Amino acid sequence: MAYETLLYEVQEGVAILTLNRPDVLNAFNEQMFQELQEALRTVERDEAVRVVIVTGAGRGFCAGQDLAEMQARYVQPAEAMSIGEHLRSRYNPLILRIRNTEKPFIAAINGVAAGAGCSLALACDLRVMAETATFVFNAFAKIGLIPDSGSTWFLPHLVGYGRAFEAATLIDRLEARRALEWGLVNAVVPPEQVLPTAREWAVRLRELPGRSVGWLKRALQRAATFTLEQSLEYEAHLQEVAARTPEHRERVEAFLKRRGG
Ligand code: LHQ
Repeated sequence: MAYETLLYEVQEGVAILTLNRPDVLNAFNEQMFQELQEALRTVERDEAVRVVIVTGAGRGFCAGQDLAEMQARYVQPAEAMSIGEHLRSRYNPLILRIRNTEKPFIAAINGVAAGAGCSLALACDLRVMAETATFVFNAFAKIGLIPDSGSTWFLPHLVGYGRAFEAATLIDRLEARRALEWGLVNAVVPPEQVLPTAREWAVRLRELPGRSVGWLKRALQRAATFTLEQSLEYEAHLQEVAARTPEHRERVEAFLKRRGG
């Protein structure tokens, strides 16, 4: 499928998904949702894709919902469509797809992320951020909405309630330096290093046995709602399966051989 609002390329097992509406800082519109859905289906199905990088074209990462389209489609018409339904049918499946796909996602945050653009970044497994980029979590509250697309869940899980509340209300521009200090991102680099860093991480992830990375992604996510007992049991269950893979056997053998064992 030829995309208009996305750029999609796969190089040596790494898919780069670039949101491509730079004039509006890559805000989500209906077409982008359709295309994202298709691209993520491709990512899931294509065994050659091992890691996915999500980034933005131009100076922004993603400015969240396209407000002009929202105004036209949901607010102005006499029979306005339900925003709750819009979230359920567009944003929520996108976020869940990223979380549930057993392939790692890296957000390469090249520029400003606002509203649901922040949520998109937080749904990914790793984040590298340009030192000039910012998060605008209070974009939601500023237009009389609440953080959505998972931000009310991701934020407190990542930074704790107090900082989450502050980010969602008081902070107009959460700068990269503070995002790093809070643990919202894994690294902050000069803008020209954002994509190279994401690629470097992707190559390193690609070198790991894909199935174990997928399973550990699942287990780490379940931990958010599991008790220690449940996590221990889930680990035992997944490890039983992981230990039967040829990748596990090969890697242990290679390790022992290197040591002359
Ligand atoms: C935009 C946008 C945008 C359209 C910049 N839309 N054009 C889900 C479901 C249903 C309902 C509602 O919400 C949601 C989730 C959400 O995401 S709600 C939050 C929606 N997003 C926002 O409220 C962010 C709005 N944008 C901004 O506050 C600023 O643009 C930020 C802080 C992102 C960047 O500021 P600047 O760097 O100063 O850039 P700018 O404001 O000059 O924007 C550049 C252009 O992009 C400009 O167009 P123009 O023609 O003047 O160059 C903006 O109109 C356009 N743009 N965000 N969301």
